[in-house]
Parts: sequence; C-alpha cells; structure tokens
Amino acid sequence: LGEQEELHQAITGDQLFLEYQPQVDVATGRITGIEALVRWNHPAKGRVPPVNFIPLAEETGLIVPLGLWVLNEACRQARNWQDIGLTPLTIAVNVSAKQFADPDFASHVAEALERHGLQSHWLELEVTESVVMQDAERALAMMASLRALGVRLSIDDFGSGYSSLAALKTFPFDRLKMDRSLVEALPGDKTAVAIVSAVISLAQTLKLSVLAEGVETDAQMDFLRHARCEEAQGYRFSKPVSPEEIPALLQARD
Ligand code: G
Ligand code: G
Ligand code: MN
Ligand code: NA
Repeated sequence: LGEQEELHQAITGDQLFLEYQPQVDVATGRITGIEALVRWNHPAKGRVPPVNFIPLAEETGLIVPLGLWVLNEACRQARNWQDIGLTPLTIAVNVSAKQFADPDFASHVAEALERHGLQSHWLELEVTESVVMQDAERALAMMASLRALGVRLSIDDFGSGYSSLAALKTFPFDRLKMDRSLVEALPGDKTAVAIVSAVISLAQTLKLSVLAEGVETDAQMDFLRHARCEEAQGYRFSKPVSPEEIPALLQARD
C-alpha cells in the first residue's frame, strides 16, 4: 500500500488514538485543561509519531477526516470524564490549515459538541499563526462562527513564526500558548527571560490567558510563577498519557 492509502485506512480502520497532556495552573499546580494529541498505531510499523504523518495528511487533504475523528473522539472522551464524575476541564484540540479553511468546519464542531452533549466552553481549538495568516478574511469569518458557538480559540506555538504579533493584532484569540522554543532557555538566558516576560505582559494587556509550553524543570516553573504566567504544560507535570491515566491525575488534583 502507498503511504496515503495506509493513512486513509488508519483513519477509517481504528488505528488512530489520542493521548492527553495536562495543562496546569502555575500558581496552584492544579490541572485546568488537557491537550489531545493524535497517535497512529500502524499494523506493521507500530507507533508512528505525528510529525511522520500530519504533514502527509495536510498535503493530501486527509487531515480533514483525520481532524474530524480527533474532534469527535476528544469530545466523546471529555464528556465521558464528566459522566464518571471528574471535575470538568477544558479539552484542547489542534486544528490545521485545511480544516480551518473548510467552510463546513464550524458546523462539524457544532455537530461534535451536540453529538456528545459537551458544552461548548469546554472545547478549545488550537491554531498556529500560519493557519490564520494564510487567508485573513476567511479566517476572521471562521473565528467569528466558532466564537458564536462558544468554543475557545488559542494561538499555538506563539513566537515560533514570523508574524505572531500580526496574528495577535488581527485575530480575536482567547489564549496564547507560548512556544517551547521560548521556554526552553529559561531562566538562564537573558534574552529568553526578556522575551517571555514581554509576552506575558502583552497577553495580560490584551486580556488573553497565557500558557507556557514545554516546561520541563522546577527552575522554569519558578520563573514562570514570578513572571505571573497563568498556566503551563510540559514534561515537568506530565508527558502526554493515555486516557486511562487521566482520572488518577485529576483525582490527585481534587
Ligand atoms: O504530539 P507531539 O506529541 O509529537 O505532536 C507533534 C505535533 O503534531 C504537534 O505540533 C502537534 O501540534 C501536532 N498534532 C498532534 N495531534 C494533532 C492533531 O490532532 N491535529 C493536528 N492538526 N496536529 C496534531
Ligand atoms: O505543537 P504542539 O504544541 O501542539 O505540540 C505539542 C508537542 O510538544 C507534542 O509533540 C508534545 O509531545 C511535545 N511536548 C509536550 N511537552 C513537552 C516538553 O516538556 N518538552 C518537549 N521537548 N516536548 C514536549
Ligand atoms: Mn498544540
Ligand atoms: Na505548540
């Protein structure tokens, strides 16, 4: 089989699954949300990381059905966690450019929420600046439709591209996720300290919540706490885990 055919089979044939990475409140350490991350269990090759199939999915358009599967599975799982009595939390789903450009995307989101009985404010959609900058007018219209549904929108990988500031100026995000590349040099690197501090105060001024990605160390956490970064995500708290591991992580929180 060609790679494209294999990926198509993965989407239709039960080979995809999601892992979930907690996001924590920096001040209290409590889990506030979870990012869903797709994985492929290939019948012969085993576990294929997303960097090895998301680009192909984007090129071929298979990202649309793949993304739809992710969206539904994440909503189903979030609802299931609520049903078993866990404190509700935000579930974040990554959305790529072709999905966002699909005129039916907002209705797909509405249908997924409806199908699984999940209230819209528990769903967050993560997009990178490149997703919105490609066709600004269309992206603005899509963001308006999504906001009307009540879902939250975050700008992912903030600071990794060329037009992060332009994207903030133009688009109504609720939340800013600071790219791991900015966080990784904390707290030793003076330039990183200056940039991260500036991004946090920028987010505060624009009334966006701000999350640091890729937090791995206590020293990074101490810095972020003093800089009043609201939330953090990274190996310091948890790597992405299977859904079965989430209840224990949340109960440790409660
Ligand atoms: O998950 P890491 O665990 O390796 O993820 C690598 C990359 O794949 C990240 O940049 C992430 O944004 C992307 N990714 C993971 N899951 C999804 C998904 O469901 N949809 C899209 N579009 N990208 C995803
Ligand atoms: O691009 P996006 O932010 O959606 O993807 C998150 C990616 O970052 C996933 O591949 C995830 O496995 C990875 N990741 C999450 N936490 C950490 C961390 O603390 N360190 C590193 N190096 N990678 C991380
Ligand atoms: Mn993300
Ligand atoms: Na990111």
